Amino acid sequence: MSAFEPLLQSLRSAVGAANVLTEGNLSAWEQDWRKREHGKALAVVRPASTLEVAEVVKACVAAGVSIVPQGGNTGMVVGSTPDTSGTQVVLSLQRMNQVRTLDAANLTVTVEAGCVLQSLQETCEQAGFLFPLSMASEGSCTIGGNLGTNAGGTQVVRYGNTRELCLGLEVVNAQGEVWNGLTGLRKDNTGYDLRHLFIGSEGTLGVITAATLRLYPLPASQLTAFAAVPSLEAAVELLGLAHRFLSAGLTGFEVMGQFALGLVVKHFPQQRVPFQSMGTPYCVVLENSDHESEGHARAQFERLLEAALDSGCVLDAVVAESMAQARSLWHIRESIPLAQAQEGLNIKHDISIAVSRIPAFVRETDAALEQAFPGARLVNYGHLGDGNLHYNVQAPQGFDAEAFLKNQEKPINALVYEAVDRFGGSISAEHGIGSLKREKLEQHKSPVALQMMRAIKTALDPHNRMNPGRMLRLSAAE
Ligand code: FAD
Ligand code: 2HG
Ligand code: ZN
Repeated sequence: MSAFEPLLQSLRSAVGAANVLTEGNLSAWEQDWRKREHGKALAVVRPASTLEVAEVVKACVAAGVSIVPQGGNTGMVVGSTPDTSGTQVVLSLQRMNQVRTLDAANLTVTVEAGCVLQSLQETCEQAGFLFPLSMASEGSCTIGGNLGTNAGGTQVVRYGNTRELCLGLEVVNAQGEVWNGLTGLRKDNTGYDLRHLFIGSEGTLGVITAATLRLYPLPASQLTAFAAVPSLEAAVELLGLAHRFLSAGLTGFEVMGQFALGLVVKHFPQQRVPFQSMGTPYCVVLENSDHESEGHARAQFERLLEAALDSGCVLDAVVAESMAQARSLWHIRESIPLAQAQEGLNIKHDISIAVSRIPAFVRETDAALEQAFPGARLVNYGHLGDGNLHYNVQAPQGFDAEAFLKNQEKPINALVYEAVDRFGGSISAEHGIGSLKREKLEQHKSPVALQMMRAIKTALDPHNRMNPGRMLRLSAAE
């Protein structure tokens, strides 16, 4: 009998034998989305309620076994999969997927952590409300994962990150106790705001089991435009005009480099990407959400685009004529990470820099990369409205991507992150740290900040059972 058999028995009695997976192909839980690492779980445990989560945590802690909380396993930084030891329990929240209540007057919805983002969006829309968090992974990522990573996405320019959308949490802490903080209050100054500790903690402090989230009225109309711009400077100028002309109506502003769009054309040839023959270095997709009418939204967009064409920051633009056309324009943008994955393993930099400094950062860093790594292909795109770029690097054409990654990832990261520091930016804007960027966190965060983070971690999880080895190194030996 394995030393873990008593724990497995406790887990089976907590959640039912069918929900403790130890055999067969567990790759869906053991391998990360980017296929960077394939771990080995002691078991994948699938509780159906907060009390079951609490029992699982208590049993694991008593047995000295660590827990890896997992939602949709779409994370980008290898944070939701087990290590290769075969001794960690993956705690999957997928069965906890219910919308508990929707409070129309309070403009809030309370939902379980395993609810898939798209399914929450649809439930809210059917009730006449907008839950604005949106990203290409929304068909599989979960609210718990969104909160665990403080995910961003494509509507942050108007509605903020997941943190801004969350009013309350329910959490099972590292002792297996339930903290019910599902207040739905917009004002509550009763001491430290624990909610903000758990948001963005990547499963290292406890398990989020439910959340109370903000809702917004559905806009009367949402219009999407796709514009060709002559430079990143021009894209930033267009952003300024969009803020001025659309004000709070500006709900999306994404930039896409020509090579990134070329990957979509190559891997998804059925998609029609506007302005490909123009050869402009960048395109922008922008969205205007209007609470009056489609006519009003269109008139605003026309005024904006007229000003932008006059100033030369836009060379050409199309405005979607229908919802279907709008969706297909957004689909182009959302297909870039998938096209990049089809092209092969790649090096990702999810960085943020003040919008005003982005053109200079890209100009200097593009040149430095081209000089140091000739032929490396830059897949530059992202949430320009938030100052967040996915400044990714693909192996030179014809190179073995795995070998390129092995030999060049470190020096490429060093070059890019040195520039990010110089420009006062962040090495992780929205994806988090996971295990991929743990060393980088140490190099780019101040010793004082790291010491306070470690103090929080050891106070809340003194035995380091919650997602150990992710985000934060507790000692030099770890
Ligand atoms: P997982 O990958 O399962 O987990 C992510 C982290 O959260 C892990 O550390 C895990 O331990 C922790 N966690 C999960 N559930 C819980 C819980 N209940 N309690 C505590 N901790 C938990 N991200 C963006 O920010 N913006 C984007 O635009 C975006 N686009 C994407 C597009 C694609 C195609 C893909 C594949 C990913 C994209 N992502 C994006 C990354 C990813 O989808 C987000 O990070 C998402 O929030 C992860 O949710 P998940 O449920 O898959 O979490
Ligand atoms: C996006 O914005 C995601 O599409 C994924 O954050 C970014 O793949 C990436 O680098
Ligand atoms: Zn992104």
